[in-house]
Amino acid sequence: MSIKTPPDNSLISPTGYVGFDTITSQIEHRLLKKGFQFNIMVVGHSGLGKSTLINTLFASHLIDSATGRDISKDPISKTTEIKVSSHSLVEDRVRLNINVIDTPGFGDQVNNDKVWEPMVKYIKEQHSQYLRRELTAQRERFIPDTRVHAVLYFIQPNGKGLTQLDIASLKRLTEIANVVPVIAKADTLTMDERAEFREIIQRQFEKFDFKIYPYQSEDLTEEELELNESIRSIIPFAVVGSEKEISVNGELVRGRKTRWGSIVVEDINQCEFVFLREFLIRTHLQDLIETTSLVHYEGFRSRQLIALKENASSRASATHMAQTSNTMLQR
Ligand SMILES: Nc1nc2c(ncn2[C@@H]2O[C@H](COP(=O)(O)OP(=O)(O)OP(=O)(O)O)[C@@H](O)[C@H]2O)c(=O)[nH]1
Ligand SMILES: [Mg+2]
Repeated sequence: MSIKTPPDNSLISPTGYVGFDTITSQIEHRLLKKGFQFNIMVVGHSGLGKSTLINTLFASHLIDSATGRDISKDPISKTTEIKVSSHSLVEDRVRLNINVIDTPGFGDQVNNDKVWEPMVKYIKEQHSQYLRRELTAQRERFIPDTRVHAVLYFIQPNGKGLTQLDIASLKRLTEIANVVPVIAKADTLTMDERAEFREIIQRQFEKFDFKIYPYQSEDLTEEELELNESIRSIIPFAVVGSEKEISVNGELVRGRKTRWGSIVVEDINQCEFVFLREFLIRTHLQDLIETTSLVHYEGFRSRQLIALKENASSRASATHMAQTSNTMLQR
């Protein structure tokens, strides 16, 4: 007797309502309950506005959530060590937990080689912590995720290009995390200078073969491919950050007042801050999280497990050899 199986792609519509179309709302409900975790790190030369931009990006944390203190009136201080701060933002029914990893700028240390080392070490440590928790016999249902999902890399608006420190750092960081480069303090460049500078940087990325996020992928839809293509064309985003609100035509807006006039951070004709925020938060947040897990962490995980296996088998063969030579000696 032969059993007939339907072809793989045959679609069956139930004759009555079964109700599995609610699975999307069931997933949504579960995700909303759990909330989302997003970890973002800022890296680059010192004094480029790294700390400022983070405060600008998540507008709400002008109030320091750890101490409840309003930091908007304080001058921003120099970052001297890796500092992680956690924030919980709520919008509509969605809770977003953010870890901001602020890092000290390059150029302040006595020894400037290997400035990238503490950041690379931090990123790898989070991967290794996650792996350890995943490998325990009774692993937790939800392993707290401290893996870095995005590295905002700040480039000096020097009009010339990447520095040696940038090149060395980007090489290492792009191998282990999603790197999103930005041209810092874009208000110090004219529009033409920005366009020219962007081209120089894009050419350098190509020359050094840096894998800049978003990556090419085969499972993207036509629409997603187009969006990524347009994003790639404006990377690095030319941004301006500000912790203060200024008054423009009687309206309070986030911006910087200069001797020549004012820069409104959220005006798309003046800088690309809005595009960066759209990209990081509104279109690619989930993809940044997934890519970290499926590409960067997965790579780390398989390298570690292979090394572990090789170690174990070389230890086993060493023991075996020792045992054999012992037996031979005893004969
Ligand atoms: N012109 C201009 N100045 C900025 C911008 N963003 C920040 N600044 C100023 O630059 C100075 C340094 O800003 P920070 O945010 O402390 O820079 P940082 O990169 O965190 O500095 P370190 O922690 O020392 O590496 C402050 O005086 C900021 O007000 C910007 O987009 N344009
Ligand atoms: Mg700082």
